[in-house]
Amino acid sequence: MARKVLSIQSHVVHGYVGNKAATFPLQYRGWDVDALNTVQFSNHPGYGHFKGFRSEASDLQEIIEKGLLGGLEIQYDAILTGYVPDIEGLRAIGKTLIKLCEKDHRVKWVLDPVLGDNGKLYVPEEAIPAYRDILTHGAVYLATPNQFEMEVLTGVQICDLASLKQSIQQFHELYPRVQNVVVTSVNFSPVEESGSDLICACSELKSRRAHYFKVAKINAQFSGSGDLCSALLLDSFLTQNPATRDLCAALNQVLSLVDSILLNTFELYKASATARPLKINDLRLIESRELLKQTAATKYTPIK
Ligand code: PXL
Repeated sequence: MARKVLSIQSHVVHGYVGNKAATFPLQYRGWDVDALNTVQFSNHPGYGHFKGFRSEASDLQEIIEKGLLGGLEIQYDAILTGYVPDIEGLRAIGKTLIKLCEKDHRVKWVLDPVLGDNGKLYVPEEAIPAYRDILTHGAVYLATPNQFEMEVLTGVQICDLASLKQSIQQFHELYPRVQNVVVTSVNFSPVEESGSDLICACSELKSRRAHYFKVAKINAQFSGSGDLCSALLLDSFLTQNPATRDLCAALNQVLSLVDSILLNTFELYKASATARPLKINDLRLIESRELLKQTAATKYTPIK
């Protein structure tokens, strides 16, 4: 039987963010994906214009509690949550999933606290206390904040390896119910600066030992790369043998695979666009399916 995941994120009719960035890769890697859409937009708002609507908090809650869990009694192996711009919806989903994880310790919750990026919020400010509350009370198995989200959630400004380490320690202090954390895409230099590296980090609550990877930055801005990353982390981490689960190895695999998908997307875009850095609204996931199918060879060595 295929592993089952409930993925609660956005739906875009055109393009690949949210559930559209998570579903195909997870299915392709053998997961049975139940996709619950927090919004239905024509496209990613990064285009500058879009149409669509948000799901109602009460509908989201009913679908999960009364439809999927209560009515169908589906036993999920994992829950993946991402972009929920409606605060009431976020609180409702939080409450429901906190209860679920309390009742059923088998289900693993991977939570991407989608707040914003590069110093800018793209959800209302009330999402910050809502996520702090969820991370305080929820038995989250893996949280995947980016640099900005980590700064907001811990109150520690990240500007070098020492402050990144401090933010991870603070994260464990503040949220001791969260088992694992991965900090995706940390920039020590200004975002606009090309040619420098990104740092990605991971840490397990039980060892409180952080590991860091240096990844070459591609001179482009990608929408949906964070959503792809959290989905692939769920796959890499949760399909390992539970007795010997190794977050650092899972992160290495995911960074290697995501890097090859972003490079493939970049190559396919390069010829058709002139502006630099390239603003890439849609990951080329379908054209990257052969990459998705493989178990990626790991490219990176943790830095000391
Ligand atoms: O990548 C997070 C995300 C997902 N889905 C939609 C978004 C965003 C971030 O802005 O707008 C629709």
